[in-house]
Amino acid sequence: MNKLDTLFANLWQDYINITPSAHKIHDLLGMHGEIVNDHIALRTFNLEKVNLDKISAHFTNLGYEEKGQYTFEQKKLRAKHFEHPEANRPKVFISELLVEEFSEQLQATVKSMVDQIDTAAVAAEGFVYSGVHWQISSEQYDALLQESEYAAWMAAWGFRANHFTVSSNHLDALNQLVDINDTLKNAGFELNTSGGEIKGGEEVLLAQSSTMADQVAVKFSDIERVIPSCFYEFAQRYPMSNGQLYQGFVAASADKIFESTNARKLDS
Ligand code: OOG
Ligand code: NI
Repeated sequence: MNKLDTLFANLWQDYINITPSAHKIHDLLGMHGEIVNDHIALRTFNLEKVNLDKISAHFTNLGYEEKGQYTFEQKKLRAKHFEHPEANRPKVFISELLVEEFSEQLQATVKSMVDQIDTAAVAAEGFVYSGVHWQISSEQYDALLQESEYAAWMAAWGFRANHFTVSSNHLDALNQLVDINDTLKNAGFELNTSGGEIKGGEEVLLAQSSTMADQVAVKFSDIERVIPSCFYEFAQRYPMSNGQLYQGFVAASADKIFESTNARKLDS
């Protein structure tokens, strides 16, 4: 395997370890055609040591190129997406939390987490699926959750792919997003309904849906608790006027996809 194949194999293995539903869905949809990943996504903080550029370097070093930029004012995030010149390489969507726009308390918690990372680790191979590098209590997690679901998710899960995305365009027998959604719902999987089951559509050249994140036990410094881990996404791309499939993202849809790792409104 070349370096990129190895990197994505490791990201996938880490992801399915904490996202058992993704493994099941991969097998289920795999019966309808070849599973090609449209993209993966990673999260980070905009603090110098681990900012978006530090994460993206792991991909640009292997040939990825920066393509699009996105801002999420309400969630206080910025993001970029990267593409590889080779066909069928997954795109990479990386976002960073604008830490300075939050309370002193959140800033202090995040800074103390990032301070615990060994500086040399950030550029080392495997950092992008290395998880957490810090101790955090369940109380700190709850305090972060009050201000930012994203900050709390990062505190609990750290550096890793928070989702993989199946390209519906490559699933011969199931190439319409609505049919994928029906297949998943019939099999008992819960979809993210924020902004509707399907976000976007042909008018923005990209339709997206996703599961709600799995619920997985995490050991905080004080107690163990079951919280949302990662989710699976499904994307259908439409051709532009030149006949090529649109390759970008849609900020209004992405804003809702982020919420796939939110706590459920009702306990189930
Ligand atoms: C990224 C959410 C955005 C998309 O495809 O629009 C996204 C995240 O949850 O970290 O993946
Ligand atoms: Ni996505």
